[in-house]
Amino acid sequence: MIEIPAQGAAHFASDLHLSEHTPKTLEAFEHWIASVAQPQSLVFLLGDVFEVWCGDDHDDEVPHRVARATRAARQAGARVFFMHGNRDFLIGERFAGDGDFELLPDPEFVQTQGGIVLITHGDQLCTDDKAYQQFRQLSRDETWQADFLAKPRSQRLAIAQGIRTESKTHKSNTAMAIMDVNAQAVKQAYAGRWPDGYFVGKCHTILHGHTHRCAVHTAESPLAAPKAISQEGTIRDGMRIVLPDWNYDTPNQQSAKGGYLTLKHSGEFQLTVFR
Ligand code: LP5
Ligand code: MN
Repeated sequence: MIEIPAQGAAHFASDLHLSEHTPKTLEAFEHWIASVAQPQSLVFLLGDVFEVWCGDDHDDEVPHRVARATRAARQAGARVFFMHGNRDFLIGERFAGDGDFELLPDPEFVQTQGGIVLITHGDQLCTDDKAYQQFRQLSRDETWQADFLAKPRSQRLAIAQGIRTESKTHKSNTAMAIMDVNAQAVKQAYAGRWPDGYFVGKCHTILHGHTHRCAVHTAESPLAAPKAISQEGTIRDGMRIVLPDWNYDTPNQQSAKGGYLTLKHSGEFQLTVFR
């Protein structure tokens, strides 16, 4: 359980999908993290910061710049946390050392005066997406990962490309509702029961990314349509906040270019959406 300092705040972002093809999004990220990094700040990156991650033995500009930005945030006095997403679950201790950030398990819990917030990338709550859950189980297997990481980097990049192509096909053939969180899985998560069957601990509020359906859902309107607008309030029982994805390079009118959640020790939050 991570506690937000009384005088500080936690800032959460996810789903930046950074790659060599997203220079503007990378720049926006660098500005954003520098703007929130200060003593008593906690910065949480909740997965899919990178478009794809094939092992820490990279020599690419984008990860170097991200590591420089997180390291600078640390030097400014913030603590930086990283949770794996479904694209960058192979980030390991070596890159964490480069960026001077702490790797988190999924889920993790954040304590505020307004209650306990469960933070997760979000993919595990999408239990209706059976094909994805099967892929997830396989790709999180230690032996599979060791085999993959033992291959030459060029071969790993080609495999990842193949999986991305499969994923795009899968997504275009699958209903949005199936790729969203499952209502029952969310209900059980509040009660402490995680989709893998383990008891992880109860929570009042859930915060996640992954679905790109930015919204503040409440117990009264758990299935409200996604609303990518800035909002503020105080967290409460049965609230589920969904972070926006970031895209400054090929933005479209309908969705936000990015955004983040700020959460204070008191439980007050501000969801800021960039247009
Ligand atoms: O990411 P996104 O938004 O497109 O879709 C996700 C789900 N897809 C994925 C896959 C990722 O996009 C790519 C991951 C690359 C990892 C690189 C390292 C690889 C290591 C491998 C072993 C250690 O997460 C998608 C969901 C969607 O979110 C919404 O929730 O629906 O799930 C799928 O697409 C499920 C598919 O069935 C996955 C297909 C995998 C196919 C694997 C065999 C292909 C091998 C080809 C080899 C050349
Ligand atoms: Mn994701």
